[in-house]
Amino acid sequence: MLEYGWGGRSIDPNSWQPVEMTYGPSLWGHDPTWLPADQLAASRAMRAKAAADGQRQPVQVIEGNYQVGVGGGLSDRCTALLGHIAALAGRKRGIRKRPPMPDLTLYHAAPSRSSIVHWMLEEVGEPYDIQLISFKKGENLRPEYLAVNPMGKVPALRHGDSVITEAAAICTYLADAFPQAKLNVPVSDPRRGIYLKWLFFGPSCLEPALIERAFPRREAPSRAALGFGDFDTVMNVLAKAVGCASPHLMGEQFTAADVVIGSGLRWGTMFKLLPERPEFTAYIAHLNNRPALKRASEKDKTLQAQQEA
Ligand SMILES: N[C@@H](CCC(=O)N[C@@H](CS)C(=O)NCC(=O)O)C(=O)O
Repeated sequence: MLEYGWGGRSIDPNSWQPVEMTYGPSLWGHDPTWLPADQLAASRAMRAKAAADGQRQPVQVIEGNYQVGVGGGLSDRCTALLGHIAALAGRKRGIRKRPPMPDLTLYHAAPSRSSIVHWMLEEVGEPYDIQLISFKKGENLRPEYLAVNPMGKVPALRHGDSVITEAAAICTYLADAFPQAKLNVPVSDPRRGIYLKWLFFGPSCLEPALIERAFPRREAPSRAALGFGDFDTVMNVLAKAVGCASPHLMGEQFTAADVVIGSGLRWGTMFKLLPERPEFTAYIAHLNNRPALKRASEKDKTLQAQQEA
């Protein structure tokens, strides 16, 4: 919570972890003499208003949440303890903690498979950060990134304390974690099975079929051994599905499945790995009109330059 202090340490009421605060109007702190006069006045006015509203320090309830005004100079242990006390106090008073603020970071190489998640995040519409990973500089294989994804691959998504990897899994997760974006088919919906089928079809059939086409093997494994069967079957199944899409895989509703399958088809077209079929062309043209995809693609151009700088 950056807005409650002039600097120093406080408790983030979402995670109950000590946070370093940047400058902002203080509700509960002392008035350090080094503050400029206008900031000092703003600080006092805020505290006066908070007191008039009946708020008490050190443990306060602000908009249904808790805030500890601990000022600067406290140790991690001390501030963590205060946070714990604040949580207990809130619970005792029957006040539930607000759901955590979205805290999303995409580990991204632009453009790459992480662009699938970049598009998805634009569709979700929650704030997110991007941490660029340069393959050229070998950043994906550095220990700090391997601690995030031991596969040394992007995408990875950090949401609060959780790290999720695998593009399609991340899209599925985001769609479920932010249902207000209406990009998922909920568990209770009978269409959920078909929706999951397409989400899994992306990484288990479409992508391996395209890679096989891009890098043909001297001796191809048998159709039975390959999870995707064979290239032509995958293309036929997909052409039929997107040909019937009205206009999306799940009908009217655009879902995470369109992000996953659409990304694969777009990628296959870009590298001329897909057969030219009117069904693919029409479906991709429809997706290309999505503002979120346009935004993600535009941003990727800038990010690509930054990541290699
Ligand atoms: N199965 C993973 C594949 C991720 C993947 O292969 N990402 C590539 C970028 S397109 C990567 O990180 N390559 C770097 C490397 O393997 O060294 C997923 O679907 O997320």
